[in-house]
Amino acid sequence: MQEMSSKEIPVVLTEKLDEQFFQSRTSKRSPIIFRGVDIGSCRLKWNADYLADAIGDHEVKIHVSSQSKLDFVNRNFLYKSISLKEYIRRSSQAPGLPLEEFFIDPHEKYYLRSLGGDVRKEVADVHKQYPEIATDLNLPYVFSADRFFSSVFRIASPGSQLWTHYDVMDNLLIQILGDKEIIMFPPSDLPYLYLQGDKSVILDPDNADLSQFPLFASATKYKSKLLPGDIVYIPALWFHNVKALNFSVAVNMFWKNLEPALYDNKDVYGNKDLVPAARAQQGVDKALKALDNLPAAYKEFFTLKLISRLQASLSGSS
Ligand SMILES: O=C(O)CCC(=O)C(=O)O
Repeated sequence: MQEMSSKEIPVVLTEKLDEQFFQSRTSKRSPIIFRGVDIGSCRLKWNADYLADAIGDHEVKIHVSSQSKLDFVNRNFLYKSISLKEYIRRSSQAPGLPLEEFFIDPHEKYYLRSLGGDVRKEVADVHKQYPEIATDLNLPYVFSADRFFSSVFRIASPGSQLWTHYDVMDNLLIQILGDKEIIMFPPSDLPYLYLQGDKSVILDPDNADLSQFPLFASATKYKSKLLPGDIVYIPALWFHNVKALNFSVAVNMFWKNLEPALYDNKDVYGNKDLVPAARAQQGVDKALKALDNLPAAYKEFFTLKLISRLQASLSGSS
């Protein structure tokens, strides 16, 4: 059987991460880990007790699952509202011990992705929403201020793993407390990842069932361990999957690396396809619907014709 190709994400040691340095290291738009950057006092201050005291009164909406691998496609989790104090208390508990208070299972897993004030209309912005701790964290602004999109808290219980997905904006993921495993795949691996929307149905990229997902063997996996203080650049369209190895606190920052008009202005997550791409998808849906009116053999023939048209456009020959 074909051995899957595996690489490490390159690490660059630097104390200062400004736009110029960032541009000099990312011209190929591939992932990179910046290690040693001065991200502020959060590196020393942030732990479960400090965060619970400082921002514990905020109410948050969390993912709760009896399984460690969260599955967005089959929804193996519930959304629950809880105070940050209680969330931090539960998710920072040592792994293996049953929780005294729980929603569904004494060994349930937790994942928080912070949201905007009005969750449907506003993007998450850590500095705005959590002013109590804003001065602890220096976000590395490696882009011009008008391109900033959002900054998002990611707080996870040990072992919880977030589905493989892509986003449409460039992203710096800043690991602040705890260790995390990150697996990434380049955009060109899209045909091997069995996508539904922006998410892969393969929940465990380390142990995928190749009899069910044979094309996955052709993917190239980039895998690394993030340590506290690490900042990983996740370029738009690069697939990523993360697993918290212990109680994990991170903040990530999205920005519009392309012309702002190309992004869907109703997108509050940074993951809706770009406006021209969404339009193209609608065109394909319409084309397929039109072919439904034909007898099966004709439908198949004209679908193949469409595929070869698309294939030719991909290889630049149309
Ligand atoms: O680190 C995490 O918890 C998730 C990161 C992620 O999915 C992102 O930054 O887009």
